[in-house]
Amino acid sequence: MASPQLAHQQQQQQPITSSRKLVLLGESAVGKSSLVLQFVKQQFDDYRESTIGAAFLTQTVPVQQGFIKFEIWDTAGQERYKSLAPMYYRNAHAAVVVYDITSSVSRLLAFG
Ligand SMILES: Nc1nc2c(ncn2[C@@H]2O[C@H](COP(=O)(O)OP(=O)(O)O)[C@@H](O)[C@H]2O)c(=O)[nH]1
Ligand SMILES: [Mg+2]
Repeated sequence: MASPQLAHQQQQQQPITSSRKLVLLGESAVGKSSLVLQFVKQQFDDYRESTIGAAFLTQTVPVQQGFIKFEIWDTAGQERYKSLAPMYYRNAHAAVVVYDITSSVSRLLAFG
């Protein structure tokens, strides 16, 4: 049976995982889901079905002190889902506002 001291040492060696809530915002079809897919699975699809409401994905990244688990909310962007956006960015640690550099409209709608 492990001594309390050994158990304490083992506990200390456990990597620390902290969670961070991340949200992607921006018009639809600007590439939000593609960015998330690349970050989570290192994949790219030429054809991505548009997101309904929002999609939730996670990705754990090693850092010096342990791991950071990103809890990612990939929002839909369509006008009809606008009222839902605050639900996703509330309490978020970071928001990524995405626009399509070939579409000035998507830039205007993202940053005003
Ligand atoms: N050419 C090009 N197409 C992209 C890029 N990123 C995404 N797409 C395509 O643009 C479309 C919309 O992407 P999607 O990720 O679904 O956008 P979302 O609606 O903002 O989530 C898809 O057909 C993607 O394959 C990019 O960097 N370059
Ligand atoms: Mg999407």
